[in-house]
Amino acid sequence: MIVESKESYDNQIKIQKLKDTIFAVNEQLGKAKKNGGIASSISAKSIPKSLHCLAMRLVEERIAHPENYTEQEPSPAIEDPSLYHYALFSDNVIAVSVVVRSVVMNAEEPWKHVFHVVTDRMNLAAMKVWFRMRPVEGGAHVEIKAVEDFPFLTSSYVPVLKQLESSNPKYMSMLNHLRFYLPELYPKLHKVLFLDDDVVVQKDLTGLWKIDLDGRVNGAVETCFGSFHRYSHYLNFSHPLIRDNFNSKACAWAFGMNIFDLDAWRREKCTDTYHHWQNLNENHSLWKLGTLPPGLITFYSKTKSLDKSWHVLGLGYNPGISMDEIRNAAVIHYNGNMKPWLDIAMNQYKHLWTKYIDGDMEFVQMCNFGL
Ligand SMILES: [Mn+2]
Repeated sequence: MIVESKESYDNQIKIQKLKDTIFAVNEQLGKAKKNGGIASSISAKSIPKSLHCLAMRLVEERIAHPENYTEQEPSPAIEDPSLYHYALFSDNVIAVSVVVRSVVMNAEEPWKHVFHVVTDRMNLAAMKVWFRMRPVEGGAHVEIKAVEDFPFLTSSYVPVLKQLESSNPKYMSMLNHLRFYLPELYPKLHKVLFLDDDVVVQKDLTGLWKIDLDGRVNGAVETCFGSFHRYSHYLNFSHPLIRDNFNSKACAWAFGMNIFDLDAWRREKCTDTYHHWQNLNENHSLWKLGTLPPGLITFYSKTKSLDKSWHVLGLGYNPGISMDEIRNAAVIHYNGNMKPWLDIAMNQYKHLWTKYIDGDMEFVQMCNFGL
């Protein structure tokens, strides 16, 4: 009996030691996870040297040869509602170039496609020089503007601009919220395809303009499965204003590739809805950050679900997307931190983006885009 109880005592000591080890390893894991998260968000937010280099070279080129960069008369195509119009809001020259090239290279009739690029004041010159040096092929049209070129965007009209005056501009940007002003940015147009700058287009997209939206405003791909990506995930349902106006189980959809019916938008006064809720959220009590929550609110019951093959998401965070699904997609979206232009990009998806980089452009070669 003494021998037995001695053994059991030893076992208990071993168990206690094991428990201590597990606890210590778990602590380490927690710390490592936290550090990993911080590192990945730092690499995601910092501007890589090559992007910076490209913008600098482009501006330098403009200063060296101002005679080559005089203002040009805009083409009438810019306002022709019978053409296919894209809205692309970005401060990233190479990303915009990849989106535009990928659309044009896969378009059956590229001359019918019109790109409306809006950037910030700091990147306007670089963006303009790029498209003057590398005009798009196939007769497609590009218009480049800065946010400041739209005088209706004032802090008395736009809640986000007002909120920016009092809060941290790091977490909110006018460029991100421009998507809520499409009918006013393009008053002559009836339909616009909104594209993020972290997408690649792999097919002719003209079918999107022909889809019957049944009077809805927004055509988008839904992202919910099981209990995930429902409205409850994005909005604070413990707040009565949210609880009383929305169904927590409603399926969320994705921003990044949206076909908008601007006439329906004007008729339904969606911009007013957006203003109303963005004002209510001044203290961040209805949702925390970003444009998707106010988007889900603004286009609640005004969104038509599109076939999933139009827009495949997750290439910036999900290593397990099926390659068949990606191959079959009209648009792939690198949403997440691992953008294809960063060092932390996922190797298995990177070539789908780099294949649309304009490798013949001298500055792309000089700036080491790692092609
Ligand atoms: Mn995106």
